[in-house]
Amino acid sequence: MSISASDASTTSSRPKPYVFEIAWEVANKVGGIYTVIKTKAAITSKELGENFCLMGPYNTGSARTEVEFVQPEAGVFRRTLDAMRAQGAVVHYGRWLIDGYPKVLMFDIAASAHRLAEWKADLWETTRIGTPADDRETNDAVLFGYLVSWFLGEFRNQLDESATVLAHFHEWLVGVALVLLRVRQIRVATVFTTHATLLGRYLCAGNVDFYNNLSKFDVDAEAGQRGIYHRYCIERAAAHSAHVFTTVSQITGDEAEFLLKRRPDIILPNGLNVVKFSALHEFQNLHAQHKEKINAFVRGHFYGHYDFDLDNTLYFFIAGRYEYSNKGADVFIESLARLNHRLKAAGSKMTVVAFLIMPAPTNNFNVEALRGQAVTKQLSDSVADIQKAVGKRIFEAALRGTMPDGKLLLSEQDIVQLKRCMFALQNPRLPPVVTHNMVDDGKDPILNHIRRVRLFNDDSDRVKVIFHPEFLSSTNPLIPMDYEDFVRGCHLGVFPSYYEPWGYTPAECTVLGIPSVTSNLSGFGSFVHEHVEDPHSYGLYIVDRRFKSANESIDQLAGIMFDFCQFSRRQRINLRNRCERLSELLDWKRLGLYYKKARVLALKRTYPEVYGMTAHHDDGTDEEDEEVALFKVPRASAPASPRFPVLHLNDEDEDDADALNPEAFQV
Ligand code: U2F
Ligand code: UDP
Ligand code: G6P
Repeated sequence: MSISASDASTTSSRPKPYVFEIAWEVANKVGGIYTVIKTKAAITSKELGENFCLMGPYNTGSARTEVEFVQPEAGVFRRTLDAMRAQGAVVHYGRWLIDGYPKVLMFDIAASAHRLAEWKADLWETTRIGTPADDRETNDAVLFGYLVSWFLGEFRNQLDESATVLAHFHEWLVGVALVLLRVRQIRVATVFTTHATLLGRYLCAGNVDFYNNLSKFDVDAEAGQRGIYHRYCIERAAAHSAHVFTTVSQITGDEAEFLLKRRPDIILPNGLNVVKFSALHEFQNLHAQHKEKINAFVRGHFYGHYDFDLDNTLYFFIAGRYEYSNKGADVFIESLARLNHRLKAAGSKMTVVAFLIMPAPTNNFNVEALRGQAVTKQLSDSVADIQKAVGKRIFEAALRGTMPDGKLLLSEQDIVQLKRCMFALQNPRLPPVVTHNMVDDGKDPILNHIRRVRLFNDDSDRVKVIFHPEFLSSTNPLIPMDYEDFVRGCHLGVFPSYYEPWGYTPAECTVLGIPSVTSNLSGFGSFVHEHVEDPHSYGLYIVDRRFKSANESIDQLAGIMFDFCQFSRRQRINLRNRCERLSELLDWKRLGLYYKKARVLALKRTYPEVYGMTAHHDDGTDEEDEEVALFKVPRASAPASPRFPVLHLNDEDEDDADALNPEAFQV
């Protein structure tokens, strides 16, 4: 599609809109929305320049390290802030220290807490949304909403009539401002994106047959029974008030249609900021380097039971917020038990170490886990000392022209030291399945499930499990690695979610060139299914949790993992190469165009006098009808061939003849 010359001039004569993007997770990491905002900032800043600004609540902890606070230069931002500050509002302005270096406004909620009662009363008067006294999160949402709508109203007033302003809101927590803008008839174009619906999340976590009953839920009653009616009202009001309503995936779009009673105008799939290495083998080297760090941890953790070969060991993992059934931790553990059985029955030489990384309340690391690392370190230090002493002896002997006597190389003292270390390495207890002291050990769903299937890290088990109930960081004394490095060092990410509007974790694996499992109930899984022919050939496995029983899904996952264990190292390397090739599909450079489309539609609906004259294309369609050029990626079964001209995902194809055998990859 091309824009005709005359219309193109219409487009360029339009003023560039001021665009605000508002989310609770701006410079404040909670979950996946932070990833959306942070990774997208670079392309949006590039597109909108100084007219783009992010807004979030002022959170002293993270803001201090992530944001560079400054005073705005003279102009509309300065005038607006001066007007608000004169009336007591505390708003910080600065630049978020991330790619794109975007402007940020951070609203201090606590500083306006004295106005809570007044604003809650006003919200009731103007919208009939009542909010209870004791819901802290909702109170914060109200304070933030009034501050943001105050800012946007003032900002609009400071501009002349011809200027256009758009505000893009993410999630119900920032929805109050959107509703207020419409109630007060402030001329700001609005977009609302839900990344999950409140009711969907609650219903799924409660073991409801969600997808088969979507159309049947009595939404008000369900929200009321769960004590979230007021939150639900804010979410629903924001969805209906927005000029353009969007969700992150088709599956959440269907959910929104039934639970929020509005069909999204556009779907905005989540992307990533893809950093390409100039040489393909670079990310493979990183895998080997980071795997070595995981190896070091595993040697310590399994001390006294370290009877497996790390060259024949695979690292699988699940990670994310601790939503036991929504994130599919239940299905993962059950499948691991079946995998353990199958590997044993097949007499496999492979060992699988499965990590579960989901934060839960703990009283720090447990002694047993720390002890393993300590005694292994002691051995490694002693060996280093002995190595040095032996080297010195060899050197001395050689200098005198004699061959060193093999028997005398290890002194008696060395032998004693070595034996002491080896005795300390004896461990009559099995390696711990959890690295921390859990606050609620007896009731913890993951631990109880591990107990039920008896995956206790026995020597005979081919599948070992390690539950690490804390997110990873390089300052961690057990696994001193950032999450991204940990992912690189693993072999397979397993995310068989039941409720997952998008699911960044498998997408991140893909971009890092690590194969992963997702489900057809996750937004990402459905996206891949739609855009990639035979995702399995790229190391992206999709478990069917939509049309199969739980038992069948578990079997399918166990099968995928079992087949993965049959791959040779060469095949795994090849699979990682293929996987990494898909990253282009997930790049914001491509997916950011959907955001642009949503903005154009909202601007057109708000400012028809400016955007009504939308540049139209030769075929008569409008700008927002422009399709994002997404192609269907053919199956990875052959080297780039003229049959698949669209396969220019990568300019080099490193598949080797052996690993190209399609049969080798059939799972
Ligand atoms: C989605 O993940 P999120 O990072 O948005 O998930 P959260 O921020 O943890 O929760 C979403 C909202 O649901 C509320 C919570 C948030 O406002 O207050 N909530 C709740 O009220 N009670 C609960 O028990 C749990 C949550 C999504 F899930 C991912 O699939 C996407 O990848 C991500 C990015 O689009 O958005
Ligand atoms: N994550 C992390 N540290 C960890 C495990 C996960 O930072 O130890 C991040 C991960 O990179 C991802 C986010 O947590 O960006 C989880 O996002 P996802 O979309 O999978 O789930 P959500 O939390 O949004 O439901
Ligand atoms: C990368 C490295 C190789 C290494 C391999 C291990 O590809 O470049 O040198 O042998 O990783 O792969 P594996 O799947 O066995 O961890």
